[in-house]
Amino acid sequence: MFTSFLVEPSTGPVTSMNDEKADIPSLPADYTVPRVWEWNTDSGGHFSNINRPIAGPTHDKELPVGKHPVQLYSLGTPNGVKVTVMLEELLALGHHGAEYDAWLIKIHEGEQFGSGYVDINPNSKIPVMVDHSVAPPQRVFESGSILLYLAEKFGEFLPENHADRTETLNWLFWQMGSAPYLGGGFGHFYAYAPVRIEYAINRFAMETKRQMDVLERRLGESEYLGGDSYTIADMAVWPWYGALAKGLIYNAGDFLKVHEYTNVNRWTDQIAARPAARRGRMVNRRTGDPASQLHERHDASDFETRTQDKIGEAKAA
Ligand SMILES: N[C@@H](CCC(=O)N[C@@H](CS)C(=O)NCC(=O)O)C(=O)O
Repeated sequence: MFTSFLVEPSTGPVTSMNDEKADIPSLPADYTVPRVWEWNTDSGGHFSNINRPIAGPTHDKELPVGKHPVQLYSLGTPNGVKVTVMLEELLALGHHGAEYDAWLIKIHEGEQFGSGYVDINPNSKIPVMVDHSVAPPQRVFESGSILLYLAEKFGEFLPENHADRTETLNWLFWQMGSAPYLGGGFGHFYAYAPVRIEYAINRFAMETKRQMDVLERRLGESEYLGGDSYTIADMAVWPWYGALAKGLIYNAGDFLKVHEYTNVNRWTDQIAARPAARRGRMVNRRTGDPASQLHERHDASDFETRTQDKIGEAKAA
């Protein structure tokens, strides 16, 4: 029996957290935990217009399909960048089967809840990919699953040797489990929450620094996360923790003293110097220098001709 992990079923009337923790202060001070949670659409916060307690589509909308074998529907956030870096790395190695159309999904406008999107990703998050080179076309959602799919399909960036492959997958899955504490925990409460909660910020700052130290120690003993070679584990971790190491996300560089993680910084710079990583960061990007933003990518030449600065110049002429 595993009941020690569970709350014992109550035999008396159903109680709320308030009854058991009456001596703990609330924030706001007059808040009491109701017996049953109800969805309050006015609860505020940075993502309040898209967050819902239910899954499924909100509207009918088919997705566009371009000419390439791989159709990617994404946005240039760290989770999206993992995949565009991988596709650019595969193309750089000459894998024409990795040619892709990258369509922009505006998550703040709820495009991830269109019916066509939900058909290929029931979790309504970016990124999602469809491989049209197989019949029937294969949907792939969850960025870790997409990286693994592409690595296996093209036989790249995942060592064949069982021990090295396992170590690579250790770090790939570490990323999938850890980044939600960085993004959904630290980033949310430090940068986005409508109220500053000392307890939440301290809790997730501590966890984020612990994770950075995990990487710091690993990258002190190994050039890349999986071992001697650059793999999908590095592609998964770099957009999150590399950006953090450079103070590029949540404006938290000084707060977390990220410059102290020298091995993480060394590895971050090493990956950033790769042309494919540089291109991958530009795809579906909607913030920063216009020259670094390629809202949609449908051809390799788009990096030269379709960035926001070029589009702006063409409009002005
Ligand atoms: N575990 C997922 C996480 C994806 C994810 O959280 N994507 C965010 C953007 S970085 C998203 O689509 N958010 C939209 C929403 O929450 O509605 C993955 O790695 O693919």
